[in-house]
Formats: sequence, structure tokens, C-alpha cells
Amino acid sequence: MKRFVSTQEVKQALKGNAPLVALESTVLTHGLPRPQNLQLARDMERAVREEGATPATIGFLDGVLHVGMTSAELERLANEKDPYKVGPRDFATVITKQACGGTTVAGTMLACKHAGIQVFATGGIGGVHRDAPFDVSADLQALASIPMIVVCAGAKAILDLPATLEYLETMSVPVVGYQTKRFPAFYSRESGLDVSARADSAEEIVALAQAHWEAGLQSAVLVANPVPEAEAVPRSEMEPVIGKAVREAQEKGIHGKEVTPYLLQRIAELSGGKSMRANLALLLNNARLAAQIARALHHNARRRIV
Ligand code: PSU
Ligand code: MN
Repeated sequence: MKRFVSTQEVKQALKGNAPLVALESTVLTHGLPRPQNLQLARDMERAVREEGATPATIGFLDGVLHVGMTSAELERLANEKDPYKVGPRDFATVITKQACGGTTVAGTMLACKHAGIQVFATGGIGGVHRDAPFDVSADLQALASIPMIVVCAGAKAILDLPATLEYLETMSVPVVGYQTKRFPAFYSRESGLDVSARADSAEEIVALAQAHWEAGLQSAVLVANPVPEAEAVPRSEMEPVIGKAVREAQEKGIHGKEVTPYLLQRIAELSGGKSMRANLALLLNNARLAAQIARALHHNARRRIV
């Protein structure tokens, strides 16, 4: 059975080994409200193209995994009524139910493994949740086992960041700060925590990733790209808002995969839209950097073959 379908554009890029950037779709289906979600999806694709790479937004329509979507398909997914949030364990569910859904970071990475895409841009990865007895995102497991470059703006600030970084260390995932030694905190540029390596250009990131895989590792390389200064919200301003949203989620008994969407929405409300502006800005910023990385990877691969 064919595992996925692609647009003409993505098929060509895959065939010709042209620079490709995967984009996730849980951010469309569960992360952002309408109509900002569709606008953002289109803006991210445009940002990738402007940097000379081909975007491949990944998601499920009628139980079929799409690696790259047409404009109409993107619009459909963004407006779907009850889409699934699709992590790796949900692939079988959406396939057998012929359902629609947005793929999470982990789900998107699994699709990239099938398609052979090595670079992926997202907003924030999932991680270890705060104060929860045991809620660890499948994103971390995917980062531990799928060799590709993932660009993010840190882990979502709603998480336990020190615990998330510890897990990434345990699983041998390099965390590379882009032009910084500090791990960014999604809405804010600073978490007070350090990354494991710093790189100042796309070429440096690619060299580091290749050395990592040549050393015999199968894990991903996580690039942490801080939110642009103009849209960043100071940590001191975000912390009380995040704390309140987390307490509310606990009081309401929200759990499992509902936690992240609930918190993101509540934080947007409580921050008066500031968090949303930061979220949109960092997503675009990550799409651009990922496209530069995809191009650098492409140049490197060609040099090696010649
Ligand atoms: N970050 C955001 N918005 C999102 C997500 C992350 O700003 O919607 C999504 C990503 O797709 C990520 C997922 O993979 O949330 C993690 O969910 P969980 O914690 O349930 O694994
Ligand atoms: Mn979870």
C-alpha cells in the first residue's frame, strides 16, 4: 500500500532531491483559531518558497496521509469540523476511520521518515508537562529516534522546560541554539537554560547534523530559534499567565491530548493577543530558517556526490 500522497510540486522536489521543508498541521487544526490558522499556513508556505525551498504541509484527509497539500486541501483541513490531533499512535485510527486530522510534531516526523524529508519547521515542540503525574509528549520519543533537523522556538512555555531538556539529553538529541547559547522559551527569547551547542548559520547547523549522524546516532537535531525581538513577550509577563492557565486546566480535569490546545487558547485570551502575535511571528521565522537549512543541506549533498 502506498503510504502517502503528494502534490505535483512536492513529488518533483522529492524526485530531484530539491530542498524541501515539512510543516506540521496540528498548529492549524488545534493550535490557532480560525481564520488565522489558514492565513498562517499560507504565509509559512510562502516564507519557505521565498527562501528557495519547497514547502510540504503534512496532514490527513479522509484517512490518507498528505505530504504537501494543494491550496484547496489546506483550506479544507483548516476548516474541518472535528479534526483529529494525530500523533504516531493515531495513524492507524485516522487511516481506518478515514478521518481528517492535523499531524503533531511527532506525527509529522513519522511522515517525513516515510517521504524522506530531512528538514521540518514547527512552532514549539511538546515535552514534559508541569505538575502532571506523567504527561510526556510523543514528540520527544520521535526526536529520539528519527534522524532529521527540526526547527522550533523552544518547547512550549507551558511545559516543564528543565525536565524536557533533561529528557532530550538522555535521548542524545543535540539542542542547537541559533545565534544563541540560551534555550528560548517560545513566547520569550530566554528560559534561563542553556542549549548543548550554538550555531550561527544554516551551514553550521548542517555540518553539525551531518557530524552527528556520521557519529552513528539516529536521533534528530533540534534547532532552537528564538522568537523575533519585536514580538517577544518577556518571561516575567508570560509566567503568571501560564501558571493561571495550567491551574485552570487542572481544576477542570482536562487531560491527555486536550491539555495543549486548551492551554494555548487560554493563554492567548489571558495575554490579550500578545501570545498569538508572538506565536505567528516565530512560526514564520522558523519556516525561513528551515528553508535556509534545507538549501544548505542540498548544497552539501551535491558537493559530496561530485
Ligand atoms: N506548539 C504550538 N501549537 C501547537 C503545538 C505546539 O504552539 O499546536 C502542537 C504541536 O503539533 C505539538 C503538539 O507536536 O502540540 C504537542 O502535543 P502533546 O503535548 O499533546 O504531545
Ligand atoms: Mn501530552
